[in-house]
Amino acid sequence: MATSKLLRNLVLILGDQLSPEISSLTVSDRDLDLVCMCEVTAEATYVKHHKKKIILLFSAMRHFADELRGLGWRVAYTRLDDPQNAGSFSGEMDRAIVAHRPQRIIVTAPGEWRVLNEMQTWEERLGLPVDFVPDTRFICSDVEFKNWARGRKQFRMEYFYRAMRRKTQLLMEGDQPTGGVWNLDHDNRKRAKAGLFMPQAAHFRQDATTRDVVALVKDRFADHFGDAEPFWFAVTRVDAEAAFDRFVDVGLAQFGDYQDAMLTDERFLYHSVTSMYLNCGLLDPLTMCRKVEIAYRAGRVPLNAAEGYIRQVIGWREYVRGIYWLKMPEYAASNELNHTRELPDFYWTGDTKMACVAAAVMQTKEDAYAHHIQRLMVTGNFALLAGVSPHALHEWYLAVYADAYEWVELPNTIGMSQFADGGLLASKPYAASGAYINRMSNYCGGCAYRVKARTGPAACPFNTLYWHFIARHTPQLNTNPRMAQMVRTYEKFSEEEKTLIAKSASAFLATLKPSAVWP
Ligand code: FAD
Ligand code: DLZ
Ligand code: SF4
Repeated sequence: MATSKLLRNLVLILGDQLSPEISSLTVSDRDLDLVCMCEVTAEATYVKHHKKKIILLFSAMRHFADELRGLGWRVAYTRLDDPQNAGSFSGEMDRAIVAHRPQRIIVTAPGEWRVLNEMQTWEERLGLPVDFVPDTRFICSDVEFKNWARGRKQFRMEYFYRAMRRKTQLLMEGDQPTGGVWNLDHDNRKRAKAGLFMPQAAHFRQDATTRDVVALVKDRFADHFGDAEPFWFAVTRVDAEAAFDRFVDVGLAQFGDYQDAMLTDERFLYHSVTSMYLNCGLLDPLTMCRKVEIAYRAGRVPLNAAEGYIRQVIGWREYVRGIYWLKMPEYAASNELNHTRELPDFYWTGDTKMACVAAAVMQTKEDAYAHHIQRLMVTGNFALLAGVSPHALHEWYLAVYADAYEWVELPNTIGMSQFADGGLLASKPYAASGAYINRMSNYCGGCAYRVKARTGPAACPFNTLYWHFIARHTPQLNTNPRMAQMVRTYEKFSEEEKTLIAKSASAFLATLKPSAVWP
């Protein structure tokens, strides 16, 4: 690991910082500074990440190290199976300081609070300066978000999103939105029909580097959730860009219409399947959005598709990150609805008669991917209705998806999906009965439960639990203008019906077997 040339600084690049324009590199000098990258057990196991996520990161990190060497950087790279590997970022920094004697450490601010907390001890422990450079890959800086949030009792993504449209000038005509409206979400609720042409997510062949990593991960992380193979993700910038370009060519036009749809045997529908590349730095958000705008202006995709996509990236993605850094660390412990149930075992096994949940979990196990509505309205919705601990659910989402990093996953789970922050992030709980899933998918036709039934052993559990949820949380929901109508409806049920709902819900909940970790 020792370097022969005179060394000035050590530039630490993390597994989700695989961008050649990352700020730590732009402030450094390839003739004087040494890039340091390390595969460490601590990062793969602080939650037991899906095997495919670890393979993606290790292979993409190895390719990125080569890319940097090609650009003239010196790179010290520690592989997981290096006998000297210290197993954590802190341990690897200890070794690097001894080996290279740098003057300072430079790192782009990490995406997760946990890692920043660890790194903030380094100056004192290592006895040399540690410079945190802001992560400029995001459109909204932490300071800018704090300024936007100042004085607001409730945050609403819509207003933040408009500010980001103005800032980026994406789909803008002067200071007005293209087409005259900011948000075309109401055009994005078509149910998908089987038989539509479905573009598949781009699949890539494994090269020798990926094959090595697959073998390593199968050996070292055999007890982690998820299938290592078939491994089909892009692991280089070129391939990730090809995956995105293909989405723009064949999927984007229908993205708007079918964004909320779900179909058995169609895992990806018209989604981009690119969050795992974007979040580790292989893709750049603004570049992607500009490509989408170009496709719209060239008449290749309709406005509701382009606006819908851009809203997810410069709206939701930036908004949840802003909330994360504004509210951490206390945000992680939020539990407004006092939900304490342990995670049911079928979140790991898929072994449930609920066809929608089984489909989402099995796809997650195989691909480390499920699209937004599966996460929000199937697995998230079920946990909310059943009263699962938001923290237990958060650890599940963080472990099972290839795109999961706490800054994006936690606000989506705690805030958007579980309403555990009391409505800071979202204006109402995303709670829905089986009727919603039936409208947006074709799962119910093949399900053992009856989607039209509210009570009894054959009733769709989403129905029983939905009304049970409304009954349990009447005081909180009554004060929410978007939920009060449902409370009124419940209150009009006969006493007999209310008793049946309570009994059916208790009977169903009693069948749930808890399992905090993958068995
Ligand atoms: P598309 O549907 O093609 O959307 C385009 C892009 O928009 C995505 O690639 C993503 O970068 C961005 N995006 C869309 N919705 C969101 C959102 N709500 N928050 C942030 N970015 C968004 N996304 C993650 O990237 N990592 C996570 O760990 C994560 N955890 C989630 C947990 C829950 C409970 C929920 C409800 C959502 C979560 N999301 C997460 C958001 C969303 O589900 C994924 O970004 C999306 O499914 C990724 O698939 P895609 O690339 O095909 O997205
Ligand atoms: C997720 C992850 C994994 C599994 N492994 C590594 C690793 O070995 N080395 C590394 O630098 N980064 C890894 N990561 C990504 C980090 O967890 C991520 O950079 C931090 O959580 C900060 O967001
Ligand atoms: Fe899911 Fe209920 Fe439909 Fe079954 S009937 S697929 S449990 S919504």
